[in-house]
Amino acid sequence: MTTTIDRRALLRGAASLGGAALFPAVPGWAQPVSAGLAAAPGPGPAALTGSDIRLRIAHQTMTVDGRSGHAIGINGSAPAPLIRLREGETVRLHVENTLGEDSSIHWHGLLLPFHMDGVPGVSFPGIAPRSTFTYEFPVIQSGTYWYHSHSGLQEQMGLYGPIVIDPVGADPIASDREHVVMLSDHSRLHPHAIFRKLKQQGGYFNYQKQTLAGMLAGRDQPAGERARWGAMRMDPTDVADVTGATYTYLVNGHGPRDNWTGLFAVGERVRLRLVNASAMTTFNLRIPGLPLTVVQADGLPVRPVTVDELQIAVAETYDVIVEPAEDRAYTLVAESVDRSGMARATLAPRPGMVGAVPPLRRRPLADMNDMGMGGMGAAAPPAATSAPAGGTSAADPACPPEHAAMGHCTPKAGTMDHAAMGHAAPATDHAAMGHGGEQHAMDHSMRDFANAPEVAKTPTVQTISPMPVDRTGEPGQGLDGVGHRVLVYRDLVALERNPDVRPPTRTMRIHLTGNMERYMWAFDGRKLNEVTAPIAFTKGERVRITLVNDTMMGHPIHLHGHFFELVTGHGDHAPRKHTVQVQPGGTVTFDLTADAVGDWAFHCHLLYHMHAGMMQVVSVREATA
Ligand SMILES: [Cu+2]
Repeated sequence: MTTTIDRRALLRGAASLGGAALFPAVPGWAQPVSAGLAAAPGPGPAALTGSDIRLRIAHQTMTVDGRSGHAIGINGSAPAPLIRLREGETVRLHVENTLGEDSSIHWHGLLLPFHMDGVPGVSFPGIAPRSTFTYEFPVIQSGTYWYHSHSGLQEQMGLYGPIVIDPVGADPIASDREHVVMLSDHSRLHPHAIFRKLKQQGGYFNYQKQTLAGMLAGRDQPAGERARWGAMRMDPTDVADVTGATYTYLVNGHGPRDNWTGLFAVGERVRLRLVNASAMTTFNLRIPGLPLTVVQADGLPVRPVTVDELQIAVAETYDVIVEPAEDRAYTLVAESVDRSGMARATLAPRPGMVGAVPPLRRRPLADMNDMGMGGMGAAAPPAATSAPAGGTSAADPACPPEHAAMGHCTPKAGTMDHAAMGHAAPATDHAAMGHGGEQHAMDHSMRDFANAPEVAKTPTVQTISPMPVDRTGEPGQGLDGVGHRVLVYRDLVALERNPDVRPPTRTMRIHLTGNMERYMWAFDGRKLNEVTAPIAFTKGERVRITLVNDTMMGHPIHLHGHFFELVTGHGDHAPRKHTVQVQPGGTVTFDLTADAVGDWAFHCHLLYHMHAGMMQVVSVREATA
């Protein structure tokens, strides 16, 4: 297989650099070998720029790892073309829909008038079949963003692309070269078939369930724990609900065998604009041998922080600087959070070079923290694993990164952590954990509505986190103790002082609820179709919102038309984001200035969760005198 990859990569490299258009429909940024955004474009259309941009949504084919399938793309390209704008311009985007069904484009992370936001039924009617809608708005920000369909499940079919906005003046983030690295997940199953299977059986795509062999080998839960989790109809291997069993994980539209390659010259500062455009996949991303200096989160600059790995939730973007100093190929590895597969790409000084590809690390199991029992004695999470400036996670000296990558030693999070389960912890409340043979106690505590007065008592609520804790100081599922520095939200500090530093005048708690068995997802126990009124704000109001995750799955929560400030102890330099991952059983608190009048979508960015009802509308209205 290695030779195949080599030959293919060489052929593609030659084609790309020699100008022979092997991939004529693929935009320059996504060519199998790319010299980067600013470099002379290869074959295929360059970025779309200017004040009038034409986009044509149409059916097409998409070839991944040598297999072609049906897709929906733009201007003949899936993923869609790169749109490159400049701050201060006004742009008109004429979007033609050639499909036989409604479509739409949402400009993810952009601040714009609400009727240009592109959410059918919320901010506009949608783009009818065989019609054109013209979006027009001033570009008032810069950074890395993306765009995607907000109609049905079209996003899963390839209808997503990157947006890069250059600042008015010189870019304060200096680099010699930049690449877009757009991660996504691709299935040969039709998205409606995926959704149907999830509805029939929430764990349909989980091929990594615990086995007797795994238990005997000490990889899985001991028998007693397993029985207790089973009695609650909960499965600690439910880390992702659509998995590598059906997905191929892509970088810039290319599968792991395609091996998308971004070129660099030795010694350059290379800016990678990371975008997670997946329908369903949280990625843990690293480039073994290359530290990643994070300089931007969700499009806005942050104080540089250097790590070895970061978790990028669905719909988040991060810009990182890497400085490859050796004349060799580096492998970019983005493992899906459940480690059922990986996206893989290469950074290299020349086309055709291939670096070592580490095997997938061991799959994580959900633990007590992921069940919202983090606040219970010994199960409390470790103190913030890194200082804001240092960004170092607690390293496990017994498990150096290269060994962890090879699966030679087990990262702490890769197995059930017995200390966290309270087995070695006198302080733990055993009754509440169900360890005293009191199955009833644990069962009850996991669905006690007294812990969540805001939540409607509906079948959409399978569990309620009894003791949820703020997990923004933790590195994300599966990344505890991997033996190197991992980004945590508390590492992020805004470069600029926040535009609004008033204290909030009101607080809200919103619960993220779900029922994996019946594949129902909601806020506060109510699916979108059961909600009777929007979440209402008055213009200019400052509100502190706490999201409480009552499920065992991380949810990337996205608010349209606004940035919010994460409450992570950085005061007037709080990091501002448009999407935030709420870890299983955890909480996230942010402050919001509701400054954009209109109706805005507010939803989980896991596509099938949104489709199943995990969405609401936020309305911002002028104050009435
Ligand atoms: Cu979700």
